[in-house]
Amino acid sequence: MTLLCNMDQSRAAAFAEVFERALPEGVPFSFDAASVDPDDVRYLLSWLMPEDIERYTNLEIMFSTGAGVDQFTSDRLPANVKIVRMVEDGIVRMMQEYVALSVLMLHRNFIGYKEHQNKALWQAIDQPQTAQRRIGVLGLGVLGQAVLDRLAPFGFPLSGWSRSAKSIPGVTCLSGDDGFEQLIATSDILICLLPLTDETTGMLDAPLFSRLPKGASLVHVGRGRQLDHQALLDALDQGHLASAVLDVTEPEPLPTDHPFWSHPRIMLTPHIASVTQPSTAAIAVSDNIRRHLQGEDLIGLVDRNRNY
Ligand code: NDP
Ligand code: OXD
Repeated sequence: MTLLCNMDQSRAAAFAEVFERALPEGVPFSFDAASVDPDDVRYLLSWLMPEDIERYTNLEIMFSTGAGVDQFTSDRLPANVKIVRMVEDGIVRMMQEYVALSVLMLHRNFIGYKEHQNKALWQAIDQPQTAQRRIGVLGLGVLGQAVLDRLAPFGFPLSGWSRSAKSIPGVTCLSGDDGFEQLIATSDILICLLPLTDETTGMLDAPLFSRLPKGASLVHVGRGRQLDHQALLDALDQGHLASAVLDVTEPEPLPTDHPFWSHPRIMLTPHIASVTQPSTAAIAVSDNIRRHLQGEDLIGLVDRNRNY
């Protein structure tokens, strides 16, 4: 019963140090696929699905090193194999920082002031109070809820949208098609924290942008394939949207001649909003293996019909 880990050597040491003391007794781990008997591999930890996944005939759980699982081609896994995404404090904390920073930067017009600075223009921009700046979050999962929690003390009106109905104190929780329309129509800053699935692919498109309030901004930290690049450029250039903070694009990296790089109203980062932290991620995997051995529910279990 082995946990096989597929990752860079640079990260392996930090994971190994925690696995030594946190994995349940009797569960060895290895970072070297060549040195383990494939029949012994019950747990696999990887960002991508290994090319030779079929050789692990006794695999029970495929763990993702990231929060997303869209990079797995799950149709190559037998139906009995569980897929588990990464739910760990490091990812959560970093996403809270990134989104709070982006929202405050947009709220306080830092993108506009950067344009002023480039023109040596010493001039104030009208500043609404937080109570007048409505925040909408697409996705009320682990990360959507965590960023709303971090934003709450600032006093922005907060809304969120998810597939299933939810109740979160201090947040207008919306679901379904009507809820989606309401969220879009009332988001001065829209944050995308949806997983990439067939349903969310291409969702940030021209019709959506046209229904956002004039002057709204976007913070996109979901997945690149959810965003129609040309639609965003058009909405910015027509002045309907004010600005965008983008952490994810399709493709990644973005080609050097892509218009996003030089757009004055786009802030671009290279998919770093959140990075899995080995010290906490190895604890999360160890805890899930213990849960599995004891027949308890797994944290971050993916619904293989929904793909998230
Ligand atoms: P969760 O699975 O916990 O939450 C997903 C949320 O999206 C749920 O609230 C779910 O609704 C909702 N949702 C999914 N599909 C739909 C749909 N079709 N309609 C309405 N709501 C939907 O995921 P996390 O919060 O952990 O992560 C979200 C995503 O963030 C990841 O999948 C990944 O793509 C991205 N990410 C990006 C990172 C970065 O560095 N840029 C880092 C980490 C993650 P319900 O609750 O009803 O199921
Ligand atoms: C993740 C990511 O899914 O880094 O964890 O995007």
